[in-house]
Amino acid sequence: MAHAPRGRFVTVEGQDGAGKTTNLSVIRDTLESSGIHVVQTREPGGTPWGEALRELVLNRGDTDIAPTAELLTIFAARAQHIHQVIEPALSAGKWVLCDRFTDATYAYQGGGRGISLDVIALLEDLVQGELQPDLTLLFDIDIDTSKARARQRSEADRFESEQDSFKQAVRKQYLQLAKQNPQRVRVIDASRSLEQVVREVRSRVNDFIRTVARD
Ligand code: T5A
Repeated sequence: MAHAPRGRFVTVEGQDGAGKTTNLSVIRDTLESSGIHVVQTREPGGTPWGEALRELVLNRGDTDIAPTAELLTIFAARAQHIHQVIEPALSAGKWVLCDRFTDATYAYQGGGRGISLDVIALLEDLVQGELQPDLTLLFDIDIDTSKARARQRSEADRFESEQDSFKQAVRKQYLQLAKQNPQRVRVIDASRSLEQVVREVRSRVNDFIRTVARD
């Protein structure tokens, strides 16, 4: 029996409150309208074990967590996520839509916490091997708008409670990643109205579907 072609790996990135969650359903609907079977997931988390680690990483504001401990916890959750969810889905021909992946580690733990990007690259290589997203939508937004939007939702987590300098460094590192990976990363100006952002998201995803169909 012929194997299904390998699925594609789509990730969504951006600062807190940039509008990722709002647009995940738009991306999913656009893919499914083209008959693509989508597995939607998130990081940190995506597995029962990873979700337990997510809770530790996001919500222990009372503990002084060492940046390296934070980094290793995120990669531990990622290793399990790849093993249990991402690789099996891609191998079965399904597309994986993931709310954040390793670009977030470069942005938050690298840019924000100041951990060496070379150290992150070593862990990336160990945990992911060749696995990289095929398409990343990066929702870019200025810090004030991001904070205002994040305030509309639940209580701030450990990252949302950080200083503006941390948030600026996260944004800068994300934009740097986009510059270094122009084939994969599409930057979306998320400060515009939701209607405009949604229109661009649909168009970017449809472009990608057409590119894959041509391969
Ligand atoms: N993290 C994660 C790391 O440090 N390292 C890592 O390696 C990884 C994987 C995860 C946290 O973990 C950190 C980074 C994060 O801080 P998360 O669940 O991804 O947390 O958290 P958030 O980014 O905070 O995700 P949210 O779902 O909370 O924010 P979103 O998805 O960016 O924003 P969203 O869609 O909820 O929108 C926020 C508000 O704005 C409105 C929405 O209606 C909502 O009220 N909105 C708009 N309003 C006007 N115009 C628009 N264009 C709008 N778009 C959205």
